[in-house]
Amino acid sequence: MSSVEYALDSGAIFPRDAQAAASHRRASVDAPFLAAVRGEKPSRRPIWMMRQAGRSLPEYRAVRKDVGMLEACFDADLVAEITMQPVRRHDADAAILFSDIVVPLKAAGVDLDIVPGRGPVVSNPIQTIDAVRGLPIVEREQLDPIVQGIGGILGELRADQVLIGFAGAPFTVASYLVEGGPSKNHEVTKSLMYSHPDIWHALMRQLTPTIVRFLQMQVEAGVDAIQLFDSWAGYLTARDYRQFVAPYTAEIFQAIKPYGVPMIHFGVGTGELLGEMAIVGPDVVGVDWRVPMDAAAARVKAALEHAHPTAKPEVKAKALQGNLDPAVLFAGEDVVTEHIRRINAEADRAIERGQARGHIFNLGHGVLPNTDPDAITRAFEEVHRS
Ligand code: 1CP
Repeated sequence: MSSVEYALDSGAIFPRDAQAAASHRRASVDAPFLAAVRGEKPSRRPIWMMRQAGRSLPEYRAVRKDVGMLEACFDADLVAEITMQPVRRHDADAAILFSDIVVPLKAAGVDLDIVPGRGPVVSNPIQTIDAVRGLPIVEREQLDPIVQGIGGILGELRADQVLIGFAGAPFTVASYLVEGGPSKNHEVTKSLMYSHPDIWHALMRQLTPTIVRFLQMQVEAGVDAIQLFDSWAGYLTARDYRQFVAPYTAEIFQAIKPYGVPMIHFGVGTGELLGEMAIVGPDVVGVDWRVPMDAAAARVKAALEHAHPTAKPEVKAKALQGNLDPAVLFAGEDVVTEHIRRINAEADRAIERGQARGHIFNLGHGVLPNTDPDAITRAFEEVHRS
């Protein structure tokens, strides 16, 4: 199925003037990250790490000492400071906006909190059609502190560094709303999806405009790229993904595409879904650590060939992002170096074969909280050397 067939009516949420918004973006961004996305040779291999901001950094723990997670997400100065901390420390090629996937819901008025050591917790889980209909859709003004935070970050980034904005994809966001908090098996979410598909599709339709607006607001404020996290999509079969998730994710990518910023799509344990996740419309596919980069590239390429048989060759390969196991950062410098070299060789092989356009180095999921920050810095240095 092609991404065009997935297209839904996004009239109400389509960018009012994507061209005008694009003209406000930084003019002179000349970044290895962007070269890798375009399929050009970057001046060095770009690297950033998911959850590079956060508890691995003593400077993060210091500024968060007396401030709640959500409070920090709505404080423009803290958003800018925490976003920049890992960029300064590790010389990252990309900053990722310090925020959370539940921030647009909180902004819209949903009663939720991010509980230390646990994650997002929702006071009234959404399990009925009335609850779905009662879910507010975010208004742009409710996101003003984040716009201001983005301005602060752009003032500090070098021209060769990019700022990545992000949102959670509808399935992953829905999982917190339906379960009421983090879940190991996502059984409440999946049973709602299977037993009440009407409620499920209504929930997806209700969440999509809020996610689109959260991303539009970030792009209009100047982020250079976006990442859509469908962290828990790996709990679904490809068949379920096509039926219950892909149409909404495709609509989100379609709504952001006119802005012309690179779009990344990532989920954990998505080896079986890489093809599906590529054809819903991103420019870059994130790969978790379970699949070698060259195998991931072959899966993505095969799915694109199937979906767009007559398209130009460059349409049929995506840039790939990934995929060091975050646990490897605990195993000592020599092991880390060995894994980085293997991953780079796999990615380069895929690029040579025309199965990937470029490689952005990342972890296969987020930095674990107890990771030694010096081990992280050494990994950045090793990737830049290779
Ligand atoms: O007290 C703390 O320090 C809170 C820990 C924390 C942090 C630092 C949470 C709670 N969120 C964040 C920031 C965050 N969340 C970022 C920022 C920037 C960076 O990457 O450096 C991003 C991109 C997110 C996105 C996010 N939040 C995702 C998708 C990415 C992923 O990790 O898969 C998900 C699933 C969440 C939910 C969430 N928020 C926080 C936690 C602990 C969780 C996961 C809980 C669970 O296991 O379900």
